[in-house]
Amino acid sequence: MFIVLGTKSRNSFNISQHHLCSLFVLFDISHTTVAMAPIGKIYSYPGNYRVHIAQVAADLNNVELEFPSFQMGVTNKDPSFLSKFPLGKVPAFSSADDTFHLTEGLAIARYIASSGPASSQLLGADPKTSALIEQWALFGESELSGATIPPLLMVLAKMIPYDEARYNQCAGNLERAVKRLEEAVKDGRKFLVGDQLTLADLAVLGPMTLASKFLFDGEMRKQAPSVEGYLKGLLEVPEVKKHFGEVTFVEKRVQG
Ligand SMILES: N[C@@H](CCC(=O)N[C@@H](CS)C(=O)NCC(=O)O)C(=O)O
Repeated sequence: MFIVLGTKSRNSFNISQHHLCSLFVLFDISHTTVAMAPIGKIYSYPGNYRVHIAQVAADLNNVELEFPSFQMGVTNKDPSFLSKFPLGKVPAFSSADDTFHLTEGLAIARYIASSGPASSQLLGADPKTSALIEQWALFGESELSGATIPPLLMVLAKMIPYDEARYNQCAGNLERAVKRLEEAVKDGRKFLVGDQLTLADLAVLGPMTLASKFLFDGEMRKQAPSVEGYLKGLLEVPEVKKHFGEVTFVEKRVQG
């Protein structure tokens, strides 16, 4: 089956009526995945879970993202970067035409999730479903990332000095949040909201993949036996597996 798709521009197919001089492309869609023009660029270091969330949303929406070369501490300190992203933090998103700039991983993921046919799956098709998805997305950011990142900076990245009291407080907060998660998935639920993958699951999975490396240990998993299965189930979803890859679950937590 053949279809006239649009104009070919710089290795991607750009459906635009403005490139009158460009060649129309005869595209065989019977055995080819149609590549869309990139929606924009994400600046980040590799392995950033906030980026993986956006990448899964992009794949489900069949939108393409570009990843410019990025060097932490260099690219994000450059005046041209700071003029678009004044905080100098990543991930940072720039639209294909460079007129729209966005920071905060969840806002980027939400924008990409809303940019294609999987929008209502990922973000909810009615106000109550959307609100529940939002609840879990914020839970992922505040309760899970908030409890995981400070100890990670202490014991894995070694970017801040080890502070036992703060470490223990974060570990306690994570334990409490994991119990809440256990409550939600203990009947063997595969997804947090409805019966399909949503942004809620991705926003919870992201920080939990970090916690699993060093803090969400065997002891904590014993008290929340369904959570590990829930996370592993998400990691079997092809688009999730592609971007999050293999996740290790530590037996004994790493301390300073
Ligand atoms: N709230 C932001 C946090 C972003 C963030 O803290 N990024 C770190 C890397 S994980 C960063 O860019 N740090 C550079 C800096 O602080 O200069 C989000 O959710 O995207």
